[in-house]
Amino acid sequence: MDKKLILGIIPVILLLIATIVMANGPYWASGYGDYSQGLRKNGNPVDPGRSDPNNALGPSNDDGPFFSLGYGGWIILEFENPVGGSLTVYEQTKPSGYPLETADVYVSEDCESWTYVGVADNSACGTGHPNPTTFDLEDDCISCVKIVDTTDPRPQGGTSDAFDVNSLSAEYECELNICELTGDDTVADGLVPGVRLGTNRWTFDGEEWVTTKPKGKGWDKSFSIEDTHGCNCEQILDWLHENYPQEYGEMKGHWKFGCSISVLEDFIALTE
Ligand SMILES: [Ca+2]
Ligand SMILES: [Ca+2]
Ligand SMILES: [Ca+2]
Repeated sequence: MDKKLILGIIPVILLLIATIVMANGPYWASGYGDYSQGLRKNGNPVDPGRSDPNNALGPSNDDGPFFSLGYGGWIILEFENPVGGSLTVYEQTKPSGYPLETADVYVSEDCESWTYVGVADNSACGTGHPNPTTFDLEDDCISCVKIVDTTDPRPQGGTSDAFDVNSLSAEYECELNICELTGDDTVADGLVPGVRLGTNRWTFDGEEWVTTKPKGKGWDKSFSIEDTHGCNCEQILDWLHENYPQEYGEMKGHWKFGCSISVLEDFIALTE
């Protein structure tokens, strides 16, 4: 069957879909971007011990250290990999009847365009020094968080330095899937492999990547659907042809006999 005809009758699915990967969290912010520290209420600089943005990185710690935003100050914190699920900002305030400290929280996938998710505050300060405020990221995966102080200075003392960032955590890391896996290659529609599964050729049977005649270097190979970002052989051939038409032409052999190891490894390398 001609490849063009085949392409005409299968729905080409080239969606970017963020899927949930439940790994052991929490994941802590591990870096910072731009920041601008404000001043104390009395106009003096914030204490140097509260002015190192590194204090906001890594796991939450009861006694600090922490980064004080200062009035109107802000900081951008970054995760090593995209994260999702819930996001928790830990503000540092002694567990006593301390006035309210607040900050607006924004999230971003690309660390450039921002989405407001809500207000973090120290209202949980009866529970301990780091006071958590948790946000639901819904289905989004984000890499950066911007925390902007909005503390009302009026009830605060003169030396106060507004919202104090102890740490920032997310529930899980995301893995970006390229395909929405719609099913297996072989059984349902018979398109890949169109003839038979060839030597050292691979196909996704709906549950796992399989090969029928491993030979030579093919023996010790194995692929998971996570490796191929949710894509089966058909979807990989479509993706390569669509995105790299010069390098990957009709690939008729792969449509007939299944995906070769080199096609799978090329795809995995190109999509890492
Ligand atoms: Ca505080
Ligand atoms: Ca403070
Ligand atoms: Ca800290």
